[in-house]
Amino acid sequence: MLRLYTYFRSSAAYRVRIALNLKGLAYEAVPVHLLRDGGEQNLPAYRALSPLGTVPALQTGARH
Ligand SMILES: N[C@@H](CCC(=O)N[C@@H](CS)C(=O)NCC(=O)O)C(=O)O
Repeated sequence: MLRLYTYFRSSAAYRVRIALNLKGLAYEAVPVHLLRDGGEQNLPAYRALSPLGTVPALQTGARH
């Protein structure tokens, strides 16, 4: 299943949520809090999958 790393107040993230919903694509939403503890987007685990440290990030499972 698609996995969307998202933040509820992010306009960039909600545009992707709108597109996924219009396409009827199921996805798991994983919250990334941009303010808590200096921003969860700066945690090494998140930077490993999104080096720029921004949301959204869409994981498709097709990693090569
Ligand atoms: N052009 C990028 C913009 C992403 C972006 O700037 N996201 C903001 C939230 S709307 C963000 O993650 N900010 C966190 C930060 O800069 O630390 C995209 O559409 O993916």
